[in-house]
Amino acid sequence: MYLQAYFIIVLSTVLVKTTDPDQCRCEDKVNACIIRDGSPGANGLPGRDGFPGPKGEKGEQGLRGVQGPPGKAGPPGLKGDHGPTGEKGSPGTCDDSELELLKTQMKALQAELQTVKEEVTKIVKAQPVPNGTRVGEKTFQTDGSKGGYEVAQSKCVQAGRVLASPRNALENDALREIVRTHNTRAMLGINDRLIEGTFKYPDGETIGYTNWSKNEPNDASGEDDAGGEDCVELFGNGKWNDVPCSHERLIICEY
Ligand code: MAN
Ligand code: CA
Ligand code: CA
Repeated sequence: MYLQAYFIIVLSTVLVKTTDPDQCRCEDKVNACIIRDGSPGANGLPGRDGFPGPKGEKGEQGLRGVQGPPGKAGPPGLKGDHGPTGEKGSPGTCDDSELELLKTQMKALQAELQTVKEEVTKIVKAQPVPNGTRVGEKTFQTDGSKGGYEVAQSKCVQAGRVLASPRNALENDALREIVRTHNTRAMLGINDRLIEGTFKYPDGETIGYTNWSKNEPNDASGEDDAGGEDCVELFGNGKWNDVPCSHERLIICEY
């Protein structure tokens, strides 16, 4: 208790002494003025950045984006069921003049159909002509003589024709019939004399239809012809085989 009181008194005395404004008045002191405080210095440079703060809380959901472009069309769906049968229509009316016109048109159509039928028959069915056959726009003829390619072709050319070359199955069938009738193979105009392996018609055009026998053309070298096989013979079964051009075969010309 006494100790507490003593301290309070001592502390009060010190406080009174240090807060006394007359304590350090220069004009009252002789040769011993103590400057209590200096003027404040300039501010220092800003300190370094602190450490990053902790991660903030998750924000709220953003606004809905704008609609994207339409996607590609999907695969077609399954075929729908058949619709119900429609109602029966009412019978149409037709006056006499319309009926007459229809009859006339019908007759014209029948006549045209007949002409078309005859044309088709001419093309599809070979028509016999003296010493030969007409198939479509082409006529094949033979005098029954034989020869190698050179002789055969020149005979045809002398007659204003060329050695026969089937350009489709109908023509080939017609030639096959001639071969059967004469019971001997024919020499065709088709050959690969110019470029080995490239068979052409006599006019130089590369062939567009073929009917080779199995394993033909083989350009096999015959005993009598070291030059291979650059001409074509037609068998009785309608198939083709390349043979040496010197082989003598039935001459069939075409025009
Ligand atoms: C055989 C086959 C044919 C060839 C003839 C020649 O029949 O090799 O390919 O053309 O002989 O006579
Ligand atoms: Ca050949
Ligand atoms: Ca051959």
